[in-house]
Amino acid sequence: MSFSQAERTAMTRALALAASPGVPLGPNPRVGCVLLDANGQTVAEGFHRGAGSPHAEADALANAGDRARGTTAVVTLEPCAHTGRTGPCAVALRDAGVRRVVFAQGDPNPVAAGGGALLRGAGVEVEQGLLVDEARALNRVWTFAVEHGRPFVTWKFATTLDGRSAAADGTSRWVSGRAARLDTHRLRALCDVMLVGTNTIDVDDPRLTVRDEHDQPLPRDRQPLRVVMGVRDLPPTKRVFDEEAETVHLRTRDPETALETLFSRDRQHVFLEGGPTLAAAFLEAGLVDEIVAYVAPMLLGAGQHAVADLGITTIAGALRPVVTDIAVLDGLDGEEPNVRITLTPTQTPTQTPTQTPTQTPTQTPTQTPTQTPTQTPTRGDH
Ligand code: AOF
Ligand code: ZN
Repeated sequence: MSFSQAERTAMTRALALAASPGVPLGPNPRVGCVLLDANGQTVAEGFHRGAGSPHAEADALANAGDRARGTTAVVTLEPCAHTGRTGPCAVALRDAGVRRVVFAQGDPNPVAAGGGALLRGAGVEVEQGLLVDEARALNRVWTFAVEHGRPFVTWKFATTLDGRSAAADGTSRWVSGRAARLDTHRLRALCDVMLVGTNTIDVDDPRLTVRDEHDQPLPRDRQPLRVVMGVRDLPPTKRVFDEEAETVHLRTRDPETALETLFSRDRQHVFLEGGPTLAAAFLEAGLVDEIVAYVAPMLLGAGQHAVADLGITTIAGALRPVVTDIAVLDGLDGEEPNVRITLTPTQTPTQTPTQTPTQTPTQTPTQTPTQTPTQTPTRGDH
């Protein structure tokens, strides 16, 4: 692998273009492209603006016109070789007379991959891997979903100091402070699915929408899909069935089945918000990829646990997610601060080797310890 300084600079610029504000988070990856002349000067730039719009390379080629001939294309993702919503970028680059192509991340999508080989076959110089970690991090969730064939799952919960998410009478609304609730809406907006169990709908009647600081919902077309999981019927009067966002009731208790259905609907990032039974089911199935816990300085001594029984009876069997971030959220309106802890799970009691997710460079490299014999198998009552 050898790259010029101009190519490095161009790749950094292409990553910034890919991350342009306003580009939707999915279902397509964010991609940027810079065309350089023989002196390393920029001829044209482009980026992908979401599914259905021109790919980054096509955008840059359109901006370059005839000046594309003889250039080096610096792209954050391997140029595609497929005709999907638009035509194959590898063919467009070849036909435009591009001399050399430098890309960061190979395309993990089997449908679109192969552009590098196609270009090499056409006599174009191809190099890959420049700033690949940055490129994967830019599309962390998309990369995960395509590589694993299922959505990335973030489990979020709010808890008191003693691990309670609701008081004994079921009231849970104000466990975390306003700062933490605002932060939650910021994270919800990064996902394309809000997932809860039927019991949470019955008990809490949440809206499950993304709302601004005035508690107003974002426009319907920017709301994640609201998904309720579980077999019991729900009254249509529940707020989750209002017009603020689309809602789907998946009549299954099986996390894997639910994720399969959501992936087939082009969904890539599930925000799991409860309750404890559903969280336990996902943890037991090894299907939680990120944990976000808001800890409030409050004691209840009784009430609902943040997560249901995981069948762990001894300390050696504890799940030990790795901490990736800790933030103190200053209290608003005179409230006490809350602490947000972000973690990556590393093991589950029931995980089998085939279920072990491959680590991406953006995740903590700690790997799954072997299962201890004292752990009890899956509970069946979720
Ligand atoms: C590129 N350049 O800018 C993007 C690529 O839905 P389609 O037909 O647009 O295809 C989307 C797939 O194409 C996507 O999953 C990924 O593999 C690739 N995206 N490829 O060469 C781009 N956005
Ligand atoms: Zn393409």
